[in-house]
Amino acid sequence: MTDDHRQPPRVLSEAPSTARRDFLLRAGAGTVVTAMGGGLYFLSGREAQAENRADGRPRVPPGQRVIEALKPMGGEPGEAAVSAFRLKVHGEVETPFELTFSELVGLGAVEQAVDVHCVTGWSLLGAMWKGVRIKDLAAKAGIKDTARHVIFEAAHGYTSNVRRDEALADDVMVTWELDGRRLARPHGAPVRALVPDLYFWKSSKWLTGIKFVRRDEPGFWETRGYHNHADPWKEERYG
Ligand SMILES: Nc1nc2c(c(=O)[nH]1)N[C@H]1C(S)=C(S)[C@@H](COP(=O)(O)O)O[C@H]1N2
Ligand SMILES: [Mo]
Repeated sequence: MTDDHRQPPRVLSEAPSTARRDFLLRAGAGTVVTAMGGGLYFLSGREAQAENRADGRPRVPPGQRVIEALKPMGGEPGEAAVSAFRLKVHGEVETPFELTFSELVGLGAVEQAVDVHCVTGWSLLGAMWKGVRIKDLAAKAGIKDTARHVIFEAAHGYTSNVRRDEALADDVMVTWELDGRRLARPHGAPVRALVPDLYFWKSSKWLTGIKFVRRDEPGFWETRGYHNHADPWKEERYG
């Protein structure tokens, strides 16, 4: 597998999270900082490999290696101005609505440590992500029983599709903050989706809409040879 699965490769520069980097410098090379249960502790990549999650699955899915900072994986950025940002929540709901950035932030943000897994083979463990849960947005809109899938709509027509039950999990959110800092633009600012338990391409950057649908709508990568479901523990990489 190539390091970057997009065609053609586009690598944007990254604004590093200094908070995270400082921790890592203190922790030393080959270690991962993870925040769980309110505490910060250090874990070597090998310890992370051996650790199991609460659901019994290994912390690091098969074929993945642990990295220490989020890598910018490219894509076509959306509108940068926060003032122009709107998030549309629509589709199979009783009351569709649109939010400005401050309205979104005002809805009741949660901050949680989650792991993310990129299909190119890296995993980032235990970063702190702040945002609003999809399940809270779904409840506010009055999600209908007929909604079976969620489409994360992004700038320039990028989409990803996630099953309803998986999109409404507690750790699935729209997020604007990583390790205490606003998301950098290459990582999807102002706002991106975050679907930790599926390969990271499901986490649409430069998010513009959340659409609830009856029938599945395979998205950008799902229609380009990647797996429709994308479970890292089943290595659902290719379709
Ligand atoms: N809008 C949009 N979102 C996107 C992509 C994209 O090209 N456009 N790429 C996806 C892929 S393939 C990955 S691996 C992750 C990468 O996120 P990162 O650049 O923050 O690491 O974003 C996903 N979200
Ligand atoms: Mo990716």
